[in-house]
Amino acid sequence: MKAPEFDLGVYLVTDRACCGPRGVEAVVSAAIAGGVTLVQLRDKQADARPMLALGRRLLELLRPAGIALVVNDRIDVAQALDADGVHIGQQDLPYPEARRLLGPGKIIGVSIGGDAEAREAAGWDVDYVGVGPAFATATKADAGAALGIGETARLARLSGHRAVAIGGIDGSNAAALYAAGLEGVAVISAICSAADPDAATRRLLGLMREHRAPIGATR
Ligand code: 3NM
Repeated sequence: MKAPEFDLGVYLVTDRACCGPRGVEAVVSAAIAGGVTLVQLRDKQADARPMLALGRRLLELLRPAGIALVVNDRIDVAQALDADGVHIGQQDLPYPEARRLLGPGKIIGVSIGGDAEAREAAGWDVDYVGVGPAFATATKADAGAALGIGETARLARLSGHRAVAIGGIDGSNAAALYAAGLEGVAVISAICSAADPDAATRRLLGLMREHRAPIGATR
């Protein structure tokens, strides 16, 4: 069984704090209306039970829209939800173990931030890599120094995989990443903290349509 099809184009990573009192579901609903292409449920603080409950509510929104949901780090929660896949960082379970647990039918994305991680990912049949931080970000305290556009694109190519950039991305800098060959941009604050998450998503989608190269053209 192959992993489900997905588009990294406008990739929303959820964050409860950034979404504020309106809640994660309201932001995801607005992002769906705006054309979001992929959603990651990410909550480093949540216990399994509330994360599972939120994941179920997000799947109710995303499944009818045909948009995949991946879960950050928590393979157990992804399995309990029968989500479409997981995104794993460098401190989470290594890719081979994640694949063994999830099987071939799920999406697995891996974070990379340097040459060694890109080369390691190149040896794995991951479904995509997340490269970051592309720009300075206040959302992830330990994100490290900004890579910049050229370095982000180079690491993406080095991995040999489909790639999404993450970190400090919004409507002001996304076009350059698409133009540099990234398939997508992953954002937290640009959508979760936006006064109008629907419009913020729509703006990124417009930039994607204008600036993205055909998928695979630059790999
Ligand atoms: N991972 P914002 S940067 C979750 O570099 C995450 O791997 C990063 O938030 C990485 O879009 C980041 O608000 C935070 O900058 C992204």
